[in-house]
Amino acid sequence: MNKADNAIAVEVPRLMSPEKAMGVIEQYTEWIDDVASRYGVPAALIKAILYQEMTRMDVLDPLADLAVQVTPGHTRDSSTGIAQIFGHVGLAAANYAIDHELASYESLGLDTDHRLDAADPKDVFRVWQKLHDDPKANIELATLNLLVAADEVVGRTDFGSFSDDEIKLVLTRYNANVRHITAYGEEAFEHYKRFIA
Ligand SMILES: [Ca+2]
Repeated sequence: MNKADNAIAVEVPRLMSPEKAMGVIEQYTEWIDDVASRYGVPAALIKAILYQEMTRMDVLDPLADLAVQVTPGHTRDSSTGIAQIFGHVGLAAANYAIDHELASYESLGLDTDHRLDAADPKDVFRVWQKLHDDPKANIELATLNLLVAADEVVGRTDFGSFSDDEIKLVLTRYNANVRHITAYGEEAFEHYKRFIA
Protein backbone atom coordinates (compact mmCIF):
# COMPACT_ATOMS: atom_id res chain seq x y z
CA MET A 1 0.00 0.00 0.00
CA ASN A 2 1.21 3.48 -0.76
CA LYS A 3 1.12 5.37 2.53
CA ALA A 4 1.36 8.66 0.68
CA ASP A 5 -2.33 8.43 -0.10
CA ASN A 6 -3.66 6.64 2.92
CA ALA A 7 -7.14 8.15 2.98
CA ILE A 8 -8.48 4.74 3.97
CA ALA A 9 -5.63 3.70 6.27
CA VAL A 10 -6.19 6.74 8.49
CA GLU A 11 -9.40 5.12 9.75
CA VAL A 12 -7.93 1.74 10.71
CA PRO A 13 -6.14 1.02 13.98
CA ARG A 14 -2.37 1.44 14.16
CA LEU A 15 -0.33 -1.60 15.15
CA MET A 16 2.40 0.05 17.22
CA SER A 17 2.40 2.75 19.84
CA PRO A 18 5.26 5.29 19.80
CA GLU A 19 6.59 3.59 22.97
CA LYS A 20 6.66 0.17 21.30
CA ALA A 21 8.40 1.63 18.22
CA MET A 22 11.03 3.25 20.46
CA GLY A 23 11.50 -0.11 22.18
CA VAL A 24 12.22 -1.84 18.86
CA ILE A 25 14.70 0.90 17.88
CA GLU A 26 16.40 0.50 21.26
CA GLN A 27 16.53 -3.28 20.77
CA TYR A 28 18.35 -2.90 17.42
CA THR A 29 20.44 0.16 18.26
CA GLU A 30 23.79 -1.68 18.00
CA TRP A 31 22.87 -3.10 14.58
CA ILE A 32 21.68 0.33 13.43
CA ASP A 33 25.03 1.84 14.47
CA ASP A 34 26.81 -1.01 12.65
CA VAL A 35 25.05 -0.53 9.30
CA ALA A 36 25.18 3.27 9.72
CA SER A 37 28.98 3.25 9.94
CA ARG A 38 29.34 0.56 7.27
CA TYR A 39 27.35 2.50 4.67
CA GLY A 40 27.96 6.09 5.82
CA VAL A 41 24.31 6.81 6.57
CA PRO A 42 23.52 8.73 9.79
CA ALA A 43 22.03 6.42 12.46
CA ALA A 44 19.49 9.15 13.25
CA LEU A 45 18.22 8.99 9.67
CA ILE A 46 17.72 5.22 9.91
CA LYS A 47 15.99 5.57 13.28
CA ALA A 48 13.73 8.32 11.92
CA ILE A 49 12.57 6.06 9.10
CA LEU A 50 12.07 3.10 11.44
CA TYR A 51 10.07 5.21 13.89
CA GLN A 52 8.01 6.80 11.12
CA GLU A 53 7.23 3.49 9.42
CA MET A 54 6.52 1.48 12.58
CA THR A 55 4.15 4.07 14.02
CA ARG A 56 2.27 4.27 10.69
CA MET A 57 1.74 0.50 10.34
CA ASP A 58 -1.90 -0.46 10.67
CA VAL A 59 -3.97 -3.62 10.69
CA LEU A 60 -4.05 -3.67 6.89
CA ASP A 61 -0.27 -4.14 6.67
CA PRO A 62 -0.23 -7.78 7.90
CA LEU A 63 -3.20 -8.50 5.64
CA ALA A 64 -1.30 -7.20 2.61
CA ASP A 65 1.68 -9.35 3.67
CA LEU A 66 -0.58 -12.40 3.95
CA ALA A 67 -1.86 -11.73 0.41
CA VAL A 68 1.74 -11.81 -0.85
CA GLN A 69 2.33 -15.17 0.85
CA VAL A 70 -0.81 -16.84 -0.47
CA THR A 71 -0.81 -15.44 -4.01
CA PRO A 72 0.16 -18.16 -6.52
CA GLY A 73 3.72 -17.60 -7.71
CA HIS A 74 4.01 -14.80 -5.15
CA THR A 75 3.37 -12.27 -7.89
CA ARG A 76 2.16 -9.66 -5.40
CA ASP A 77 4.38 -7.28 -3.47
CA SER A 78 3.83 -5.37 -0.23
CA SER A 79 5.74 -3.05 2.05
CA THR A 80 6.85 -5.33 4.86
CA GLY A 81 8.78 -5.46 8.12
CA ILE A 82 9.75 -2.73 10.56
CA ALA A 83 11.00 -0.37 7.85
CA GLN A 84 8.04 -1.24 5.55
CA ILE A 85 10.00 -2.06 2.39
CA PHE A 86 8.56 -3.50 -0.81
CA GLY A 87 10.31 -6.57 -2.22
CA HIS A 88 11.16 -4.77 -5.46
CA VAL A 89 12.57 -1.78 -3.54
CA GLY A 90 14.71 -4.04 -1.34
CA LEU A 91 15.92 -5.84 -4.47
CA ALA A 92 16.92 -2.55 -6.10
CA ALA A 93 18.72 -1.50 -2.90
CA ALA A 94 20.61 -4.82 -2.84
CA ASN A 95 21.65 -4.43 -6.47
CA TYR A 96 22.76 -0.84 -5.76
CA ALA A 97 24.99 -2.21 -2.98
CA ILE A 98 26.40 -4.86 -5.32
CA ASP A 99 27.02 -2.34 -8.13
CA HIS A 100 28.80 0.06 -5.75
CA GLU A 101 30.78 -2.76 -4.11
CA LEU A 102 29.26 -2.00 -0.71
CA ALA A 103 27.99 -5.53 -0.03
CA SER A 104 27.45 -8.94 -1.59
CA TYR A 105 24.27 -10.98 -1.88
CA GLU A 106 25.86 -13.37 0.60
CA SER A 107 26.61 -10.63 3.14
CA LEU A 108 23.02 -9.43 2.76
CA GLY A 109 21.72 -12.94 3.43
CA LEU A 110 20.24 -13.21 -0.06
CA ASP A 111 21.50 -16.55 -1.30
CA THR A 112 21.38 -16.47 -5.10
CA ASP A 113 23.42 -17.83 -7.98
CA HIS A 114 22.38 -15.05 -10.37
CA ARG A 115 21.86 -11.31 -10.42
CA LEU A 116 18.48 -10.59 -8.83
CA ASP A 117 15.96 -9.30 -11.35
CA ALA A 118 13.08 -7.00 -10.42
CA ALA A 119 11.12 -8.38 -13.40
CA ASP A 120 11.25 -11.91 -11.95
CA PRO A 121 8.55 -12.48 -9.28
CA LYS A 122 10.63 -15.29 -7.75
CA ASP A 123 13.55 -12.92 -7.17
CA VAL A 124 11.30 -10.20 -5.77
CA PHE A 125 9.67 -12.72 -3.43
CA ARG A 126 13.08 -14.00 -2.30
CA VAL A 127 13.95 -10.48 -1.14
CA TRP A 128 10.44 -9.88 0.24
CA GLN A 129 10.67 -13.01 2.36
CA LYS A 130 13.99 -11.87 3.83
CA LEU A 131 12.53 -8.42 4.54
CA HIS A 132 9.48 -10.03 6.14
CA ASP A 133 11.33 -12.58 8.30
CA ASP A 134 14.56 -10.83 9.32
CA PRO A 135 14.40 -7.42 11.08
CA LYS A 136 18.17 -6.93 10.80
CA ALA A 137 18.06 -7.49 7.04
CA ASN A 138 15.09 -5.14 6.90
CA ILE A 139 17.12 -2.43 8.67
CA GLU A 140 20.16 -3.02 6.43
CA LEU A 141 18.14 -2.80 3.21
CA ALA A 142 16.32 0.28 4.56
CA THR A 143 19.75 1.87 5.09
CA LEU A 144 20.81 0.99 1.55
CA ASN A 145 17.50 2.36 0.29
CA LEU A 146 18.31 5.68 1.98
CA LEU A 147 21.58 5.67 -0.01
CA VAL A 148 19.65 4.95 -3.22
CA ALA A 149 17.21 7.77 -2.40
CA ALA A 150 20.03 10.24 -1.67
CA ASP A 151 21.84 9.35 -4.87
CA GLU A 152 18.61 9.81 -6.81
CA VAL A 153 17.14 13.02 -5.36
CA VAL A 154 20.28 14.85 -4.16
CA GLY A 155 22.91 13.37 -6.45
CA ARG A 156 25.33 12.82 -3.56
CA THR A 157 25.60 10.39 -0.64
CA ASP A 158 27.87 12.40 1.69
CA PHE A 159 25.11 13.01 4.22
CA GLY A 160 27.32 15.23 6.39
CA SER A 161 27.12 17.94 3.72
CA PHE A 162 23.33 17.77 3.29
CA SER A 163 21.11 20.77 3.98
CA ASP A 164 17.92 20.27 6.00
CA ASP A 165 15.88 20.37 2.78
CA GLU A 166 18.10 17.73 1.20
CA ILE A 167 17.58 15.45 4.23
CA LYS A 168 13.82 16.06 3.95
CA LEU A 169 13.90 15.16 0.25
CA VAL A 170 15.66 11.87 1.02
CA LEU A 171 13.16 11.03 3.77
CA THR A 172 10.32 11.91 1.39
CA ARG A 173 11.78 9.74 -1.36
CA TYR A 174 11.91 6.78 1.00
CA ASN A 175 8.12 6.94 1.16
CA ALA A 176 7.08 8.22 -2.27
CA ASN A 177 8.48 8.64 -5.76
CA VAL A 178 8.38 12.45 -5.77
CA ARG A 179 10.87 15.33 -5.92
CA HIS A 180 9.18 17.77 -3.57
CA ILE A 181 9.11 17.63 0.24
CA THR A 182 5.90 16.05 1.53
CA ALA A 183 4.22 16.06 4.96
CA TYR A 184 5.85 12.64 5.47
CA GLY A 185 9.27 14.17 4.82
CA GLU A 186 8.64 17.05 7.23
CA GLU A 187 7.38 14.68 9.94
CA ALA A 188 10.25 12.22 9.52
CA PHE A 189 12.70 15.15 9.67
CA GLU A 190 11.35 16.11 13.11
CA HIS A 191 12.10 12.55 14.28
CA TYR A 192 15.56 12.76 12.68
CA LYS A 193 16.33 15.89 14.70
CA ARG A 194 15.04 14.18 17.85
CA PHE A 195 17.32 11.17 17.28
CA ILE A 196 20.36 13.39 16.62
CA ALA A 197 19.86 15.25 19.90
CA1 LIG B 1 2.89 -2.73 4.48
